[in-house]
Amino acid sequence: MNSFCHRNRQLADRAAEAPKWTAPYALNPATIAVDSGVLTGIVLKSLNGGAETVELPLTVSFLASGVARVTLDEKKRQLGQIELSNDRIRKERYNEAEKWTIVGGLDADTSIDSSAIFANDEITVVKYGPAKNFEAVITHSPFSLKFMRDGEEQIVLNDRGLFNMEHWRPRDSTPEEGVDQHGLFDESFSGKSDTKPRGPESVGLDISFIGYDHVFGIPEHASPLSLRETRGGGDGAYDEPYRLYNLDVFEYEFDSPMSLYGAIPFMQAHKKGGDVAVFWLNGAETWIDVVKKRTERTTTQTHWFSESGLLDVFVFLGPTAEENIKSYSQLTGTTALPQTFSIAYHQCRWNYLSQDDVAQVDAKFDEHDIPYDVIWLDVEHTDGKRYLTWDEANFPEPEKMLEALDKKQRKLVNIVDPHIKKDDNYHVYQGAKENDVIVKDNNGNNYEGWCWPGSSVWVDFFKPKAVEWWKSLMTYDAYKGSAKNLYVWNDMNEPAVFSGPEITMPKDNIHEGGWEHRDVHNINGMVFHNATALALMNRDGDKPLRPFILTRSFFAGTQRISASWTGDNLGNWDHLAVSIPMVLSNGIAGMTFTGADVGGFFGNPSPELLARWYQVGAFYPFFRAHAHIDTKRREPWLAGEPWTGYMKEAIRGRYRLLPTWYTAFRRASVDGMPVLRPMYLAFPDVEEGFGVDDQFFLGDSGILAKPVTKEGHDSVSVWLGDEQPYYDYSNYDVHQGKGQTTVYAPIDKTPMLIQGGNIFVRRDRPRRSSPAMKYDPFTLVVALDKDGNAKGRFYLDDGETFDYTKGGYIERTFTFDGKKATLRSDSLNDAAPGEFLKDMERVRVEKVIIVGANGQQLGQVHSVDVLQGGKKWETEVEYVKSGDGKVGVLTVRDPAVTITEDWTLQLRVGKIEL
Ligand code: NBV
Repeated sequence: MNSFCHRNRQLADRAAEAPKWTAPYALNPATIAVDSGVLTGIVLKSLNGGAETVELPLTVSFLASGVARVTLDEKKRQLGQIELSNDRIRKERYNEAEKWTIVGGLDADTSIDSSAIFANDEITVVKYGPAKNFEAVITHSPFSLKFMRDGEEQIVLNDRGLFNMEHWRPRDSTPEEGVDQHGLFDESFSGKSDTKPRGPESVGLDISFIGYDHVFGIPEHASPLSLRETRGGGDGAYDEPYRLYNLDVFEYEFDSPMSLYGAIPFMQAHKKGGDVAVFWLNGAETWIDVVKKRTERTTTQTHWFSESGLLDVFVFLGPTAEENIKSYSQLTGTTALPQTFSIAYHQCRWNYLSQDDVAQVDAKFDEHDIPYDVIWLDVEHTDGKRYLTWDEANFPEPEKMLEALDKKQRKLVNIVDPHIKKDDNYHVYQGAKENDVIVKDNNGNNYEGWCWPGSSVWVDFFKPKAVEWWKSLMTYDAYKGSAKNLYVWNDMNEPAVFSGPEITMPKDNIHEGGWEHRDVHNINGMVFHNATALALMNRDGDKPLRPFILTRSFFAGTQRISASWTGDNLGNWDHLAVSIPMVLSNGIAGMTFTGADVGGFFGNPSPELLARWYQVGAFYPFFRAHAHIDTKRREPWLAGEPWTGYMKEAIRGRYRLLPTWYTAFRRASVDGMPVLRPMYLAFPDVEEGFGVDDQFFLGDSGILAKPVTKEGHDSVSVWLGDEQPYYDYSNYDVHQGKGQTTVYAPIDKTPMLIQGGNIFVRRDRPRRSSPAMKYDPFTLVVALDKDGNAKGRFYLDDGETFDYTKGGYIERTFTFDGKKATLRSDSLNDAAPGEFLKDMERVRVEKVIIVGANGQQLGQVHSVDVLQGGKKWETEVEYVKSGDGKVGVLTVRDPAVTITEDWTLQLRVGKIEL
């Protein structure tokens, strides 16, 4: 733990131990002003018992969305005589995190006027929010901020008085009382020194969630979804705070608050009856302590501290988690709608060794009738780890390889790492030097470190010029052997530097604008993959396809640009299990397009583990098998039967459900709702579900999955959050009643239930890749609720271009009305039918499966009237029972309705004349 972390934790100890603790910060009431939805003022930090003060400008912006944003900066000041030498005048605190992260939602609520404000000497109160039921209560001295909803306290900032803005001071200043002086001005980490030219500048704050027992978010950690306590406290509490500092961690632990590759400082608090959230916008190393105070209601007390930067906190008062996620997405952006191929199955390994190897693997998939869309090439495909080149001995004709893949409508993804081999004959290194876009060391020279290719440099993608240059490197001309079906994988972008402290870049390295690496560390990976995305778009001129990039490092906002994965996991059962909460946690923090390496990166999984991993992987939003170079080959056919069959079935199951996955991604791209939904989102008022993180719903489809993650198990206990019937996905057996239910899950089966009340869409014909399914007919599964009704949504577009932004898409609701015995399909898209719709006119619904067709009404359907486009025709039905004999399953065969038009199916029941 480094020194700023110690100091902030020590402060917390001192405050807790003091008989009466008063934080030395006060808002000067005379400075408070409110204008157009923004409150400003000056908070004074008093030093040495008030002998000296530091001015901290405060803004509280009340945004039109109902979010409040609190920022505190530090005013520039000089000490002693005006000696304008560098160490006598305070530098700016890093203030550009917003520039890289926030893309909207910042409009202030200008309707806030004097009638919304109450103030006296002690407090200032502002009423705000879309329904004006939120209040911010600012206590002037000591400074604190309380946020209320409907008159009830929700979130308190500086509740425990741990607010700490380490003000600028020269090296020779009088030490602050009680503050450990170690590491203030320099520090070393495993023998690597950090010069800290700006001295201490951390920012810390305690944030209490009043009455909230569960907090979620702040990925990436290999730990449960509901965050654990980190200081003493209950069972399983961690000793250290959750850390956010993007790192290349070797063989990470599966139950730990340690840092991993990505960082999203967004935390949600949930309780029955309401949700709140905070977003701590800071790109520096950040730690978060979590403590739960249990009196008659639990309050979760958190303590956040970052090494540098502004205090910049967004406060969300819901009232629902959905609203908080939506507001967060307005600020940081939603998931980019992916190309369809990228949500299909990816085959990766470090490494496919040659283009013959690629051709053979590709052929094997076809031989075994296993669908796949993308094959990946890791670092060995390059000429000596010089990215954007090829190892000519093993990949002599990359164009031909890409062409062969394209014939089968498949893609290739190549790795492009950020370390650039220091080699004067390497065009990328030459360009980086000539354009002067290399990250500098603390002396202003090009920083050099050690990585895969040996001595390397790193491009400073915070420089606009670097991005322009990067774009020029990926045109089809410049990137020899590349083609339209080639996409990019950005690995090692934390950045990983083998010779650096904690295997990353020294914190005193210098980036664009003179900012230190410490200020931007967690944002660094994002600016790299952002440049790659722009480069991929650029290569197709004014007709770009949606870019696909996989990034290992991420920050708030990455979702707008890239998919990510959970890095170098281990091929064991624990890592399989923890991958589920990890993916859920990423998802609720905006980063929903994620997955873990199927099979585990390190080690050789048993056939059983591998088969189960495919079943879990088929539920990762990003579904890719990958393995370390030292592992045995493990492509699905190598295990042999019966194992190959299990893996094949898992992959095929994913392909069948691609329309439903795509619909879920569409929603994520519109309002940020994660593709996989944990139970607290699905059943916000059912307390037993809040800590459940090993099962999830797939979007709004009603499909509830709880894959097996334990060796030798052939059943799972699934938790049901309501009284609806839940139908087994494979044989429609019914489970009903809140609480646990046992679902039988032999090795060939993924436990999946369909919640009554939902309709989802499948494509049931096995094909070799997702584009080959483009004109395949659809199957609708209609799972009736206890009242005999169901509804669903469906979204489809061309799956690759941006035409959907101009109305080129199909979006429909399906509604089954039990009383009327009708199923309707209604369009939600008013745009004039364009090319895409014309292209899809021939695509029909080939089957409607109505599950739960029981009783007098639906148990006696003998035929169906179909109404579409003013015409009417009749079609046949087939009626069977579920495996347990309790559920009627009615299949409407080939109703011959299209996917592009509105239609109604009228079930003809018994003798009723319709
Ligand atoms: O490029 C090699 C690997 C890659 O396969 C893996 O997925 C990354 O997470 N990469 C890390 C470099 C180092 C691995 C020890």
